[in-house]
Amino acid sequence: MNKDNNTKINKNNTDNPSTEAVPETNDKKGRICEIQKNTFIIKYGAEELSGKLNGSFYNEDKVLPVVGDYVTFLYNPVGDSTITSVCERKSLLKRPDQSGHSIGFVKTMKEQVMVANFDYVFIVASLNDNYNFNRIARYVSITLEGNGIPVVILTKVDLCSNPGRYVREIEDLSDKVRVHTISALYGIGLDELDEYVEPGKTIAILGSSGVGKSTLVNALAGSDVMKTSGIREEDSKGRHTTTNRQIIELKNGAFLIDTPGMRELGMCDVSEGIDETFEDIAELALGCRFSDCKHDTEPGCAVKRAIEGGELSEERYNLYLRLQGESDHAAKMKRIAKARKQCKGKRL
Ligand SMILES: Nc1nc2c(ncn2[C@@H]2O[C@H](COP(=O)(O)OP(=O)(O)OP(=O)(O)O)[C@@H](O)[C@H]2O)c(=O)[nH]1
Ligand SMILES: [Mg+2]
Repeated sequence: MNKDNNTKINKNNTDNPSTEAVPETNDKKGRICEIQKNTFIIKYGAEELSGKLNGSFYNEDKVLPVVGDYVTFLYNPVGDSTITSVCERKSLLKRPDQSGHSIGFVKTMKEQVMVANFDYVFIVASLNDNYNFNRIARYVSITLEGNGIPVVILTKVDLCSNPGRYVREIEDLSDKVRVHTISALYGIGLDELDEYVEPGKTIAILGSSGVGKSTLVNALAGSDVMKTSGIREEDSKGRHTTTNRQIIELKNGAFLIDTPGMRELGMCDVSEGIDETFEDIAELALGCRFSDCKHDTEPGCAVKRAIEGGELSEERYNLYLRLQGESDHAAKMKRIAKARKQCKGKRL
């Protein structure tokens, strides 16, 4: 089976996929709302059906469905339905798949798609020890690369005396990012999210364990649809309560995708998303004398000039370089993986 999910998206496909024409077969069209081992839960109207992949997924190099995907399937009223294909994605979030190896032993890079077909990504961080600006910058770049709109949600504002400092820091990261401070526990700031939680819209919710993703889902749903549990007192870390990605449909017809807390967020090749996040640096680079300027010792470097003139902070530039470096490395590993696969195919 192809574990390397197709990570391409159709950036022009902004229509609501549920209104797309159904293929000219007897196949029906539904949406994957949860995956439990090899069973795919398909949302089909008001029903939730269990589905399995048909043989072609195992024999051919086909894209595997992830939560949020629209799929075609053969309906079985008495047992598992059969999934026949995955529809084109309008957005996706990807991360490196190390297939059980630790980073030092990874020789090639596979990409894993986490969720697909969302409009917004709520990047959730809590205003306690969990807050980490670099991590938020990564999430934003990955979201922009995947054709989503990043919205940073700073939770647990009830525990923070100076939220403004964090809000300003994120606002300065990129013009593409919106930021809100909330307390899902005490109902603070939730009405600011109404503009995203609209009928037909899908919101993927990401962040570390214990930041309050499921508590936010419950607050928006108006009932306890997701289990939550307290963080560890000694280090404020979460307990990995949510273990599966899952779509929750709200009464108004909006969809939330709750996800398990992530331990670390590795980078795939997301160079375009990084350039979108750090648009000012990408624009400055256009003014360099040499088009392949590395902003190092080259004469006529517009980026160096901006740093010297105080227009661009060295800290911001270093973060940009670090993320681009990781992305370049991932791209290289991906090329090696592809070349190896092609060689393998030829060895008969
Ligand atoms: N003080 C305060 N606590 C909150 C808030 N939101 C969530 N919590 C608490 O934080 C803890 C973790 O919340 P969860 O919603 O389970 O966190 P999660 O992000 O879903 O965690 P995982 O499922 O492990 O990824 C719970 O004890 C919540 O009650 C908030 O706004 N303020
Ligand atoms: Mg949770």
